[in-house]
Order: sequence, then structure tokens, then C-alpha cells
Amino acid sequence: MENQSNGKSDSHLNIPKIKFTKLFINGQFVDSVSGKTFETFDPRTGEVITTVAAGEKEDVDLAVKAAREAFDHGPWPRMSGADRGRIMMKLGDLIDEHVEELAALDSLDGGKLFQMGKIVDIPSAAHMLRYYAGAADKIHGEVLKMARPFHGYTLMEPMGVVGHIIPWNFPTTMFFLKVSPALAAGCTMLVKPAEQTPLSALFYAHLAKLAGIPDGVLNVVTGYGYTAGSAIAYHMDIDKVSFTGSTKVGRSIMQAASESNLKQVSLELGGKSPLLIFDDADVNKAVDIAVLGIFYNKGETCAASSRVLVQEGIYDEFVKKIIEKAKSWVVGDPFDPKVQYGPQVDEKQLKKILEYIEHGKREGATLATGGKRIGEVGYYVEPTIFTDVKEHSLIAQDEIFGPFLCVIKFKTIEEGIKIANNTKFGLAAGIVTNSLDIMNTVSRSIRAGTIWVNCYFAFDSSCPFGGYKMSGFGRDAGMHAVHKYLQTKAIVTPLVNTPW
Ligand code: TXE
Repeated sequence: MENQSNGKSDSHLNIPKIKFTKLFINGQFVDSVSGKTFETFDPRTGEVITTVAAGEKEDVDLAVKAAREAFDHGPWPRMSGADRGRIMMKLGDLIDEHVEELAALDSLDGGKLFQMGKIVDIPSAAHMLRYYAGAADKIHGEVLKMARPFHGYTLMEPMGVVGHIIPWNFPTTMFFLKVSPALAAGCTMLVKPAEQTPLSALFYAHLAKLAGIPDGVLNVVTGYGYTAGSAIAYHMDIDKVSFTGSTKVGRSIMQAASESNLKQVSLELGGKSPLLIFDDADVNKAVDIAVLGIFYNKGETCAASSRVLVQEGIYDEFVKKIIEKAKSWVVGDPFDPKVQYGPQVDEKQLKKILEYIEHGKREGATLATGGKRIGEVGYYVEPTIFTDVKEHSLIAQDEIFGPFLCVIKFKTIEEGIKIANNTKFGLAAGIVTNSLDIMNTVSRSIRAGTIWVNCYFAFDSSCPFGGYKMSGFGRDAGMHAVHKYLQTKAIVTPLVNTPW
């Protein structure tokens, strides 16, 4: 096992100074009404980074009041789409000017690779803002062809005040996946980042103000889910909640919406995505795709290919090669450029993964490599692969959310499809094959929101992303996402002077 042990490297030179720790409401950084704070931790060591304002119901009320005022009377929903777009472009430029600092914040708070943040997460956020900035002046309704002598047309109006509740695995990407289309649509909003990773969201609030987003349009309330998050879900004056997180909390948000004001809800929940590798595939390429699909971001990725289904003709060769690859994977300080993944986000996730490893062993799957915590400081887990996994077993069904891969063997295309669909989730899937027939058949047969063929995690601002089945509903990214934050109004007027 070459997996590097944990511990800080001398890359602490990248550690940023923490500048923003208060709630951002109506254009100002403020303490929480109660004065309470919570600690955010460095997953490399478990040590406290800093304390952050703990927003609760009263703070959510203030943020909603500011957002409502900005929606009902402020310039944002009333200005032209082109003007909104110009301000969003400016925010994108400001992000580009702070790439290193922002990437470092997410690494420190969430254990994410600093290099990856610099080249992927942060620049993609700026790109996403520009994509939606360009969309802001292309939102329009349609003229209706009515049967009777009326002139009918539709307006696409902003939904109103939006509450975004986001998780910790991609603090920056999630923030802009939610905020960018909602801003383009002309909504006002509050964002509740996850309690594990609140720091970059507050920095983005600061940049939004510098870019010229009017006060009250974008508020950030840091705090816990059961207080601040729940207050958003139950709020009577929020028009829509957009959530990414666990299936359990997604369910509670729908319930809260139905028990309060029937606000619209969109949910992006977990997954147990299959990657199907067929006999005709190049095994080395398949291994590269599979390790990316599970070890990227230490497996804390909703679309992770946590079930790899391999056709029997290449199963043994694939297993041998992926074990070798996993053993050479470098785990350690996310600021170290040689490292391939860092620590899990917190102790809760670490324990969850270790418990599933024990389940896997009890269920009789073969622990082919990994299976242990690395060191005793920080939340590092070895790249872990179980082979000969049964399709109905717990480790093949539950979302584990760590560097934990289940490998399952199949014989025919039909059996591969059956196993792939044997899950309550439907977020994504991958296919590795050189056959156009297999590609076409399988991609149409799998019930999932995204199918990657001969690649994995090929995300793009233009590409709709979201789930089938219990992975949720509604799409982030692409023009679909703008429509989540709009509603349609029909306007009808007589063409001639008719009595009705
Ligand atoms: O998620 P939570 P957790 C999955 C993954 C992970 C598991 C648990 O399997 O192991 O969920 O992670 C807020 N009302 N995913 O417990 O609790 C919370 O503060 C309103 C998959 O951290 O769902 C945070 O902002 N909000 C996922 C957000 O919900 C509440 C990403 C997500 O936290 C709330 C994360 C409540 N009652 C975890 N309780 C993905 N789809 O990518 C919590 N929150």
C-alpha cells in the first residue's frame, strides 16, 4: 500500500486568512440575533478553523424580509436582463481575481484538493455565472394561437424569493449552480450553506456586493440544518426552495413545504450510480474512468460511480488492474499537489464509511483493497474496493459517500441493465464500450438523469443535471435551471369588441 499517511505538509503556505464569519443580510455582515456562533473544523486535523455566526429562525426571517423588499420594490427584478447579466459578469470576473484564496477556503473547510479547486471548481463557478449572465436577456414568453378571437401571450416572471439549501461536498459549485440561474431569472434569495463548509459562501456574498448586486438580492445565512435550514423550508414568505443534500432531508423539505405555504420545491439528492463496463472495452481506459468516478473528491460526490458493473469476459483483468491503481492512489493533505484525494469532510462521514466497510465484510463481499482509516489524525480513508458484491446487498444499495467501490459481475447486456436499474436512485450512470449498439441500447434503458459514455463527471454549465426516482426532481445547470426560477403568466385580451 503506497497510500500516503495524513498530516499537514508544508503546503500550509496556501492557508488563507479567514475574513468573513458573519451572516450577510441586506448587504451587511451582521451577527446572528441570538449572538450564537458555531465552529467550523479543518478535516485534516479535526481542529477548529474559526467560529461562524449561527443563524436561526429570527435570522432567516430578517433575510427573507430583505429579499422580499428587494423583490417587491428593488431594482433587480425590474432591470433589463442585459443589466442583470452585466453585473453577473462582473461577479464572474471578481471570482477569477480570487481563485487561489477561494480554492484554499474550500480545501481548508472541506478537505477538497486545492489544485482541483484552482483549475475546476472556482473557474467553473465564474463560467457558470457568465453562462447565466448570457441567458438573462433571453428569457421570454410566447404568443398563443387561440381558437377564438383573442390575443393571448405568456410572460415568464421570476418566481420571487428563493431559499437555497446546499451541501458541503462542492461548496462553490453548489452555491453557483443554485444562485446563478435564480439571479438571471430576476429572483431574490437567501443561501444556507452547509454547517461543515460555510466559509466560501460568505466570501461570495462579499464579492456579490462588490460586483453591484443590490442589497437584499443575495443573502447568506450560515447555521445548522435543523434550525436555519428548517426555518427556510417552513417559511411562509419563501416562494421556492432549491435543495441539494440527503434523501432524508429532501423528504422533510417536501413535508415542510406542504405544511406551510406550498412553496415550490426542487431536490437533488443522493445516488448509487452504476458504471457499466462491457467486454469490448479497453480495460486500461475503463479502469481510469472507474477510479475517477469513485475517488474524485474522495467519493463525496452525489453522482459517484459507486457501483461498477463489469462484464464477465474482462472481469478478472479489470479487478486486478483497478486494485493496483487504488493501491497507488495518494491520499493526504489536500494542499499538497501530489495528493489525489484528501480527508473526508467530518467525523460523521468517516464513521459512516468505516461502518459500511464492516457491513461489507459481514455481507460476504471480498475486501479486495483498503478498508481502513489512515492514521489517527484527520478523517482519511484508504481507497476501498469490494469485489464479488451481490446486487441486493446493503453496500450495493446505500449511498456511502466515500472512496468505497462495489464491483459486481454481469453476463449479458440485459443482466447489466437490470442490475444497473436495481436501485432506488437515478442520478447518473456511465457506460464504457466501443459498440454503438450497446451504447444506444443501454443509455436508453437506464433510468437516470445523466449518462456518461466513455467518460465520467463531464459536467458543464449547459448540461442539465438532476435525478430520476429518489435522486430527486428538477434540473440544475442548462436552460432548464432558469425555468425552475420562473413562473408563467398568461395574458389574454379580445382582438375584437366581443361581449365576453
Ligand atoms: O446531509 P444533509 P449530511 C448524502 C450523503 C451523506 C448524507 C448525509 O450520503 O453521507 O447525505 O450528509 C441542511 N431542514 N449527501 O447529513 O443533512 C444542512 O444544513 C433543512 C448527498 O451532511 O442533507 C445542509 O445545508 N435543511 C448530497 C444540507 O441540508 C437541512 C450532498 C445538506 O445536509 C435540514 C450531501 C433540515 N431539517 C450529502 N437538515 C448530494 N446530493 O450531493 C439538514 N439540512
